[in-house]
Amino acid sequence: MPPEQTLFAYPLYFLRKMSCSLTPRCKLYAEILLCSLLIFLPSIATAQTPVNIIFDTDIGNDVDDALALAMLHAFENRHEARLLAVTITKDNKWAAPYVDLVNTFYGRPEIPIGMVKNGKTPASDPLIQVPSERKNPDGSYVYPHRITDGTEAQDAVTLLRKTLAAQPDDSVVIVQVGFSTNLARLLETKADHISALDGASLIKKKVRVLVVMAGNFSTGDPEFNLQQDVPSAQKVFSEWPTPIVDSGFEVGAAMLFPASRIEHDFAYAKNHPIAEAYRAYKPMPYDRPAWDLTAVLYAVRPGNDYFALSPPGKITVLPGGRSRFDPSPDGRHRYLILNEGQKLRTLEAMIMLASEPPECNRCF
Ligand SMILES: [Ca+2]
Repeated sequence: MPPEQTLFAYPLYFLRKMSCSLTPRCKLYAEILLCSLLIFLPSIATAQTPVNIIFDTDIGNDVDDALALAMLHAFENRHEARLLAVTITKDNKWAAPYVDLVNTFYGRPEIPIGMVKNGKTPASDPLIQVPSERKNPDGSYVYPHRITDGTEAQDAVTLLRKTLAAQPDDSVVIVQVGFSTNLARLLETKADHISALDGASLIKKKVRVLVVMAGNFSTGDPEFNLQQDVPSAQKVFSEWPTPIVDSGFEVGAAMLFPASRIEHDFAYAKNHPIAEAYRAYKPMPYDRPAWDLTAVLYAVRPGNDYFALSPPGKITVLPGGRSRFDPSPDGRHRYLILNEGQKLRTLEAMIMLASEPPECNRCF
């Protein structure tokens, strides 16, 4: 039974019973109250149910992951999402400290962080290293964080299993904005002390949808996230047991995050870990495509007409990191389509969310 049905069952039953024994005028008022409940309570119930998100990221290869993580904190401020865990596919020591300091900046240092073992793209990048290392004259970190090296973080696949096992069935949305290393390994896991289910069965039971930023559905050209770990991407797209919605390269490439908004909209904090990462990634000013932000926006607000959807079908990952989509009525895969008329509103929503200040006054 849907939760709202349980929520309304008793008041509705009571009102119906009560209205039978009332005068006609009171009965009219009771019916009006009943109608109001039926109209308004479902929207209240929906608004109070945040989307359970696991964010799987290659943070440190490009700056859009950082902006996407900031968006998730804004969604959590608004009670639209709950960030259950962040798992990392970039095998570099600064990736986990940077996620930790961003979560701490937004007032949520407790969010668990999982790190890939023997993963891809080990090279460091100033976007994650500079904010992680920067200290005040007294030796304290400018951006406080507890994880100072990725090796201190727990194993990503174990964290994925623990997180899924603890959630209600069919309630989790995984957002994968890097490579498929962690999720392919999750698919391969066996039953263990965390869950009696193997990886595929656990995913099928807990994950409502996987939202991915990968591939190219405009040209089919090789795409970075697929290229880095082709076998894992092939495994995920061929074996994932629940629906996949994919934001291709062309969607984010059509919307550029303006450097001017980095300078202006994040100025509420003298030291801001997102703006600092953006400045450290490339010489300013530059406008970077909003790739990973699109996946987060769709994952939390799928029904807001920010994007259109392809027909159902099957996404196949080809050698070299190319991708192909074959429509089929019973397919579990779709990709996002951005219409010209949606661009301005969709980009503005992502900018506003990414730059939304932390909700607490203890954060900075
Ligand atoms: Ca990414």
